[in-house]
Amino acid sequence: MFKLSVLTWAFEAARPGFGPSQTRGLKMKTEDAIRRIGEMGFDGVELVIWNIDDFPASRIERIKDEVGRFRLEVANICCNDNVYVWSGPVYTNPDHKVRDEIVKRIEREAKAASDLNCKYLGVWPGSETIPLKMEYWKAWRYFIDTISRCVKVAEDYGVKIALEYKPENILNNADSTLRAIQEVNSESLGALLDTGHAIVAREHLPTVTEMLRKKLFHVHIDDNYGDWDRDLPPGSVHNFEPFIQALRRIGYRGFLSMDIWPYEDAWKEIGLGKEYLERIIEEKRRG
Ligand SMILES: [Mn+2]
Repeated sequence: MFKLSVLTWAFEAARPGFGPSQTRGLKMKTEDAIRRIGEMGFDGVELVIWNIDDFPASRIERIKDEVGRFRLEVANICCNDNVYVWSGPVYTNPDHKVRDEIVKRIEREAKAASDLNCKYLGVWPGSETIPLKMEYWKAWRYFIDTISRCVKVAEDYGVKIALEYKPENILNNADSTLRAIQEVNSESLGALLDTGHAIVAREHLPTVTEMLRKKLFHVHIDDNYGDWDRDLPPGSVHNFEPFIQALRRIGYRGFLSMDIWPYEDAWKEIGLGKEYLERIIEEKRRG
């Protein structure tokens, strides 16, 4: 019923500074991360795009071959170039050229998704950090306007957008995310629930699952101690069984995509998360 996937950055380990991952050679290319994830027997892979300029059509073709070789689905494309290409607000930037540019980038990412038979683009407004650079409602109007345009360009490729919230951003919880979804009012816009973000926001996972209901397009599953978004394998701290039951109640059929960031041994941490999830969803995985 639930499909399991992992974000490619679990292997790419691109966050510098912490732990020995850099020296142990765990930093790897997206294509290699996909191969590892395939070898571990997942149903899908979530492709992280730090910068769409690094993913020309020829590379997307190669990724498609790699994904096909392991019979993986591309669960979602995590569009992070709004955070890493710019150094400030993007969706709410008062300069329309910046807002136009992100819409163009989302369009290219939607094309990549469509080429990879992937239904969703995950958008985390990680560059729209609180305190915002302008009065809240002004920023909110810009945000709704830019996201509406992103939804339209993605729709042309048959791709839907899933908004991911996090306490320090303009979308800081399930409520503000639902408010954005209602204002844009499109079948092609929904939510991406990252369990780690919800835990840090002091939310109750089964309740936010019920709140989002049919608007829950995609799930990032990861754990922490409630103080910050440590991206630990699920089950490291909390019991996720009530969350799984809530997903069943709302009829969620999508992926549980592990958004984890191993500091040491990627294989071990991804393996621990996979084992835990398989146990609590009580299903035989494909061999
Ligand atoms: Mn996430």
